[in-house]
Amino acid sequence: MWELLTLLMLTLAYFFWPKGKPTGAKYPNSLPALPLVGSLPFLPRHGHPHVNFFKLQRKYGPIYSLRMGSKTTVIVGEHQLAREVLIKKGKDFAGRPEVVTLGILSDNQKGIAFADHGALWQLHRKLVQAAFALFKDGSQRLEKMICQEISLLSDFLATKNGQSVDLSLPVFLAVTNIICFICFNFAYKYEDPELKIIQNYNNGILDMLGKNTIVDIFPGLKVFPNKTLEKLRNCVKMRNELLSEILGKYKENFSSDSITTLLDILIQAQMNSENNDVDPDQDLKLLSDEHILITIGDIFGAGVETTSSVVQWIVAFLLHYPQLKKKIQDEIDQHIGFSRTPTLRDRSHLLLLEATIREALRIRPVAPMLIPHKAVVDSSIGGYAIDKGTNIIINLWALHHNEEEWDQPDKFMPERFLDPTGSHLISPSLSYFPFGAGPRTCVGEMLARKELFLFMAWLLQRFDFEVPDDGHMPSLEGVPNVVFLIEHFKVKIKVREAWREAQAEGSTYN
Ligand code: STR
Repeated sequence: MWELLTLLMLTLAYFFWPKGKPTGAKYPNSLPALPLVGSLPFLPRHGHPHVNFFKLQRKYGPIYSLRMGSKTTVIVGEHQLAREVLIKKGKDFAGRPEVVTLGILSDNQKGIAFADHGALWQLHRKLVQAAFALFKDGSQRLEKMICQEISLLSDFLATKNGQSVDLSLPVFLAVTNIICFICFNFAYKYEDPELKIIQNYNNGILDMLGKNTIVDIFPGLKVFPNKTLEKLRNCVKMRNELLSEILGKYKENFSSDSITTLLDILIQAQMNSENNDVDPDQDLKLLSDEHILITIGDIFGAGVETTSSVVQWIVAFLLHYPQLKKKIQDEIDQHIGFSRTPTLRDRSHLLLLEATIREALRIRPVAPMLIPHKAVVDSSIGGYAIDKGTNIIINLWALHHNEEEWDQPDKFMPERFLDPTGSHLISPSLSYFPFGAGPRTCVGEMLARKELFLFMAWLLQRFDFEVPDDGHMPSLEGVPNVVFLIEHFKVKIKVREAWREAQAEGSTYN
């Protein structure tokens, strides 16, 4: 019996012990690792992973590796090395690891965010980019639509004058409608029950992904009953049902004469591939209804969860820095006044607001470790060998909090993005990638920047945000998830006196 057990242990150890490195190649420093469990016992159990990984840099340097189950993961925490991974050797590292939870969400790596490097990802990314290009036609179609949604949001908030509200739902409604417009040229009424469904499954998906379930490290465990996976599957099912109903209806009315949305672009590509005799199922295999659904789902999830989170982070920081809020409002009053609402053309004048948005994306990045990358070929980073299949995490948090790059990195200081006279924006450091970079860079960056600017400019023109009467300040700690969320908080909404007076005056002239 004992012999058998020993033999079994030895065999397991042989297969799971970190493999000896080929001679000559220099690999990154490695955390200790045990058979089977890898480096898991050596990782801090508390605190935010991005902060813990940043601290480990003191001991192991700006690039080090660890083992999760049987997989090697390399953590990169310095901007030159990050630039090499994302840009210089972007193609080598454009893969995505296969993860159980994300596999459920992406129906086995369909879509664009979590799809591995390859023809599928390339095609869908190209189509999404083509869809964003539709809105660059000079007609300001997108800008008008964003402003219309923000106008509805503002009117809603005005009804809450003097009250303390949680902004998450109203902001969620506005950003959902903006992404609906891009995908389907359609907007929900605020009272539409479908919005509640979307919010529910979105929150469910985020909650379950945030649980850091152990099956993502030991995929073999997925055969056992697992509450988290079950709930995730349920939420994904709800999402897929809702989206496939929308897609079905949309297809009935599709006309190739008027291509104005992301879904038009995807359906058109699907039809073209169906009619293509030369290469009948090349693209068709990659453009089934299931593929289209996951791509739309990615754009939906990314478009909603990121922007609404950042808007809330900015409001929270402004509650902590009321002087800054006042200065941004002065800037708005001076350049825009109250006779009209802000437009994107004001971006070149509202520099302190732009700087504040940039600083928020630095100090609380939407994805503090981006989305994990994977080496698709044998390659190297900073002269260290990286084997094909190795997972790479860019610790953006480390880049954005590096003391050699940023003066007092833990302080919220939008001025750092302005020259000393405050008359133009500057890039104070290269250690800054709020949207990633290279082949996997965020496809929605332009949309996000437009939305953030317009949301904040409109809201600050009309409202004062104040700490609620109970004195509860928002926590700036954050909840790390696929998105670095902020804990729910309330803000007291007050229609600005100056805005009210201007409206009254305006109406007497009319
Ligand atoms: C949010 C919840 C949801 O319903 C669907 C998705 C899929 C796309 C995800 C999104 C998520 C969270 C934010 C992501 C986005 C793809 C790109 C974006 C991870 C899980 C970021 O990189 C921040």
